[in-house]
Amino acid sequence: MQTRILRALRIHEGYLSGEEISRALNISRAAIWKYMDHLRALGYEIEAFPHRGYRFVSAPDKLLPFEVQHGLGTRKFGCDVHHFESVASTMDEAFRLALEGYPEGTVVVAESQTKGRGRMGRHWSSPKGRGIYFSLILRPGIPPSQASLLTLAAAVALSEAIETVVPQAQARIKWPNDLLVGGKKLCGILTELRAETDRVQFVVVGVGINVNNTAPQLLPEATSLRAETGVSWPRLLIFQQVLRTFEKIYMAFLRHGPGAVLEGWKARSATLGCRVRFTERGVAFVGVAEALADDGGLMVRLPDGKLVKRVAGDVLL
Ligand code: BT5
Repeated sequence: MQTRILRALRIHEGYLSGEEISRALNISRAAIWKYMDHLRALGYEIEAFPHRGYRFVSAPDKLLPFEVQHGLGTRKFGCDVHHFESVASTMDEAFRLALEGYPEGTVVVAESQTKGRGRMGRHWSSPKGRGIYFSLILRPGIPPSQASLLTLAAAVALSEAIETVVPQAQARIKWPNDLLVGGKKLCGILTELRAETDRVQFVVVGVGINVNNTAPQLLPEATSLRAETGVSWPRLLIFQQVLRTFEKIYMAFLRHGPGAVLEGWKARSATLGCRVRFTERGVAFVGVAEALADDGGLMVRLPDGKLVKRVAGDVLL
């Protein structure tokens, strides 16, 4: 009902009387009052003027479900949006919803996280209202061996979406899951899944994007869109564009295979052709990142001419 009231207010220019709302939505004037109070508590500015009614003034700078879905235009991604002011990690919430059977495209988004996480138990800094922190449920029905391609697909989508909204920010992908601008980390992607032996039951893709973080709110190795461009950016538009672009790339991946994801990744890579360093079972290696394998692994040429495949973990550029 709240969503319907909001929609009515937004499409109506000027004042909308309580009586009109009451008639159109078949609710009492007292109920309208309650909903208006609740919307104001969420941060919406709604003017009330005696004998004239209500007027929509502004929405809060929050990734609220109604705002995210308004004009989104996707088929599945964002079909259901669960919003938290603060949560330990959107990954845990999304995982719980996925286990409960929530459909593909369900999104959990938070204004801040108290235990935002990266891979291998690392921390993801998630200051309130500055970044975009979300987890998306996917049910791709692919074998577990292909799941890492979804991380690459997400990276391509993020890079493309950010470039659409903020053309000055040319985000390049560092294998496997970092988006860098000017060598500093702008976004991170975390993919967790539940699978049977031959088939993925569901995948949760978690994304953190630094949008309006100021320098003191950033780790030394990190950057934000604001730090790069000197101005603030609307998180909502970026989030919507990420959902749209990711859905397009994901659907193409399911229909036609990973070709476009791999090509998109290569075109936006910050890793291919670079000298990389990594450790495996305690031994350090240095080599040149030569190619991306069809399963998303990184092919590294070692100084002795041997070509090795890195399938998980990190590389240092
Ligand atoms: C990642 O891990 O880059 C995946 C990050 C995924 C975060 C999202 S936010 C929504 C969802 N909910 C969660 O709880 N997580 C996901 P990894 O490659 O392991 O990188 C982690 C490292 O990045 C840390 O050890 C820091 O060095 C660095 N880091 C932490 N916070 C950062 C930030 N806000 N910006 C840039 N770098 C950061």
